[in-house]
Amino acid sequence: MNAPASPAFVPLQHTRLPLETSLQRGAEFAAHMDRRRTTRHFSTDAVPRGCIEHAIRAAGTSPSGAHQQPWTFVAISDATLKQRLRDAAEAEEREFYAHRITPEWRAALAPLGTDDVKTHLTDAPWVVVLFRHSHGVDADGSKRTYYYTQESCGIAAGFFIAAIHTMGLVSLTHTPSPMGFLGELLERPPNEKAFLVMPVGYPAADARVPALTRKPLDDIAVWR
Ligand code: IYR
Repeated sequence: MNAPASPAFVPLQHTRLPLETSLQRGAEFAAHMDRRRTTRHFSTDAVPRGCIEHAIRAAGTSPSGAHQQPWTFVAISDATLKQRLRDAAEAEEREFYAHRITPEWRAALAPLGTDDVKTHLTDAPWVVVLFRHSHGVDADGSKRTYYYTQESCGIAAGFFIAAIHTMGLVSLTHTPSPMGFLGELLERPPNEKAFLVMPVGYPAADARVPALTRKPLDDIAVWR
C-alpha cells in the first residue's frame, strides 16, 4: 500500500478589501444574481465556444469532496446530437408527465408551465450535460471512493449557472427522469452519472418567465 501523500502547502493569495468595498461588491453581486431567471424560451442565435469554456472553467474552480473534482461537462453544439438528446429526453418526459408524476408533483409544477415538450434542447446553441463521478477509477482500473459527489456537483452547477448569467446568457436546469440514456448517448464511462442538463444561449426575443417572487432574507436566514 502507498504511504499517504504529505500535504504540500503554498501561501494563500489574498488581499483584504476595504469594508466599504466588500459591502458594495456584495450588494452588487446579490442584485446581479437576482436578475438571473430560468427561461424555457431560447433564441437559436449562436454562442461562441469560448463562452462555454469560461463557464466550465469557472465551474471547475468549485470546492469538492477531498478535492476529487468529480465532474465532467459534456458541451454539445452538434445539431444532430442535440436532436437525438431531445428525442430521448422527450420520450422519458412523456412517460413522466403521463404516468410517473404524482398529483402533488403535478400541482407543484403547474405554475411553472413545464411539460414534456423540450424545444429548448434543440433551440439553444449549446446543451451542457454535467456528469457526476460516483467513484474514481485508478490507472490500474481499480475503483476509488469519492466523497460528497452530489454536493460537489451541485456547487459546480451553481458556479456554472452564475458564470453563464454573468456573460449575459441564460440557462435552464433540466432534469430528465430517469437520466440513464444520457450516459449511453454521450458515451460516458459507467462511473459517470448524468446529474443535470443545461441548455445555454440567448433568450428568445419573446422569452417569458413565470411571475414568481423570491423569499426575502428574513424568511431564509436565522441569526443566533
Ligand atoms: N424533469 C421534468 C419535471 C420537472 C421537475 C421539476 I421539480 C421542475 O422544477 C421542473 C420540471 C422536466 O424537466 O420537465
